[in-house]
Amino acid sequence: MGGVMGRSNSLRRGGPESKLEAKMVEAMQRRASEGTSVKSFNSIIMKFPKIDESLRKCKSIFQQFDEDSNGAIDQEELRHCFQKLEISFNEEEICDLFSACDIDENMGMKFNEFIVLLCLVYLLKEPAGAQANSRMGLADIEATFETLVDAFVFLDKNKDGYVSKNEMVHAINETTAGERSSGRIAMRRFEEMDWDKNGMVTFKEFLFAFTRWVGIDDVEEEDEE
Ligand SMILES: [Ca+2]
Ligand SMILES: [Ca+2]
Ligand SMILES: [Ca+2]
Repeated sequence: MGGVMGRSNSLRRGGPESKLEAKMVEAMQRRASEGTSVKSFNSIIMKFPKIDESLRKCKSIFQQFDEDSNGAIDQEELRHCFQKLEISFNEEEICDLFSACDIDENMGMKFNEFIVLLCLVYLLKEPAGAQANSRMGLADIEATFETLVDAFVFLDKNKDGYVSKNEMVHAINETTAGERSSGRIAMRRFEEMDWDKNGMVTFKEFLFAFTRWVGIDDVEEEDEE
């Protein structure tokens, strides 16, 4: 565990990464104003198996867009993917998203990177209209993305678009009051998420941590059932 963590230190402050981050924070704050249906940290944990199952189903979407089947979606394939899903991001936005999610910097989206990318798209994309219940035409996975956004909104108590260490401790302690170990668990969970160790977890960091917790970051070798 932890193999990929150190590499995010290469984040460029003030570069495209932080521009995208600003957009994510803004979108998250907008979403947070609608509230969250999550009542406790445990209820998030309880949803792990269902989220896991749903994200794994995403594998066929990934394979569909990995046109040359080399196990990664490159920028050209991603453009095709966005066209197909009618995601109208401009070239700069696509590049920013791509480099933000290409955490192993091999110029391709592996499965877990692709899932994080899609979830960020989900967050950034305004609903097409009140009547539209799907933003990307992927109703099943979008429900899961909504669950993840909802979980983040729950953790982000002060609604600034970041989860701080205190917020993480608070979220875990309010469900498992009195257990001394829960504080330590909260710390460990937090440190797993906070790659660049700046005391704040972005939604992107949260998502990557999530793909590790449910084990889809090492899904490559696995045979489909
Ligand atoms: Ca490919
Ligand atoms: Ca990559
Ligand atoms: Ca916060």
